[in-house]
Amino acid sequence: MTEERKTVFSGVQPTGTMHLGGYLGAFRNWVALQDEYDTVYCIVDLHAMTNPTDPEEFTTTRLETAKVLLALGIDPQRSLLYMQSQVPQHAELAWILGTLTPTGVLNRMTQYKDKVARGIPANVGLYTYPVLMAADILLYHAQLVPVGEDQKQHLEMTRDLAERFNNRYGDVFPIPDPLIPKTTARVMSLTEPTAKMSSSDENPKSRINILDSPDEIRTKVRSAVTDSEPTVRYDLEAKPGVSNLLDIMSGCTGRSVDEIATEYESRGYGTFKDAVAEAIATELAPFRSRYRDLDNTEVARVLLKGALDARQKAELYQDQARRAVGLGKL
Ligand code: ATP
Ligand code: LTN
Repeated sequence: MTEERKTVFSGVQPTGTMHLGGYLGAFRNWVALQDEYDTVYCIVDLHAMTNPTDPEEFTTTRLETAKVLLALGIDPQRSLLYMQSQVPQHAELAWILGTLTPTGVLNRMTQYKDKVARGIPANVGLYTYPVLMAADILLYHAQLVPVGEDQKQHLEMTRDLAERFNNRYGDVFPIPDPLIPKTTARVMSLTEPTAKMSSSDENPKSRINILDSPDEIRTKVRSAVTDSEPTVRYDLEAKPGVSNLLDIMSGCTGRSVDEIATEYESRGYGTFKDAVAEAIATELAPFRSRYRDLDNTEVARVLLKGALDARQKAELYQDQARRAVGLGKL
């Protein structure tokens, strides 16, 4: 008998351009996990609403996010891929879990405080964001959650909520574990290499987008901030820009940072940067071409099919949770 595969759940906010940081740090791993686990990947559009955007633009971005994930190799035959807003059980479970969440816990969430400090309006949705995230994960009884460092506090809270629920209402939810990839690449900004590459950076030259053309990639890499000592070597303190480019090239080629540094050590930054740009363009080329082949109507259909399957799966578990709290059939 084969052992049952564990369920992996992760989510991405449809907030705009998807970049090389997200690819090397998260989505590439999502694709690989499909071989080993039951993977559930959700485009968390309800979460994205916590930072208000223009409705028309939001609709476009939601579809774009799905298209990029499909182009990267998320395979709807092997993964459950769907839009959060199309599966109403997420919001329902968030309400139930919210009744178990002390406000004191939410007051300690660093992401909430950071976002408010950055000027995002402090609405109730933003405040209860981690509760909805807990609902996403617990809804499918996920055991493993691939997340970046920045989401660890939210996952810790999810584990606490699952335990609190189980203690009060009986064993319903497995306690999920974080899945931090062995080669967690933290890709830094090209223009400010001590900050992470981010979709919210105002400077478009700070990031490589997954769909950038080879020319755009070359221009951005050529203008990447380095330093005045023209030796290519890895030194995060003294040479954060060059070190970031080495990490990126290593991430795109599978070659070690040491090997690349030795090859380009004394060949000048121009030659090195062109090699980095070439490596990125080669890695991203298949995604651009697959993306171009995707038809919007077909993608919307794939998402709807995903949502119907997700609702069915979610409903089985949700019924258990409803009955446990006394919201079962009368
Ligand atoms: P933010 O707006 O908070 O800077 P983002 O919009 O650039 O983030 P997210 O949508 O929050 O990116 O992240 C999508 C996924 O990619 C997450 O799992 C996150 O951990 C990962 N990720 C994002 N940026 C990077 C980066 N620079 N390096 C590595 N991983 C990243
Ligand atoms: N908060 C996450 C996105 C997210 C998520 C989730 C990740 C929402 N729900 C559930 C993992 C599991 C982010 O901003 N990266």
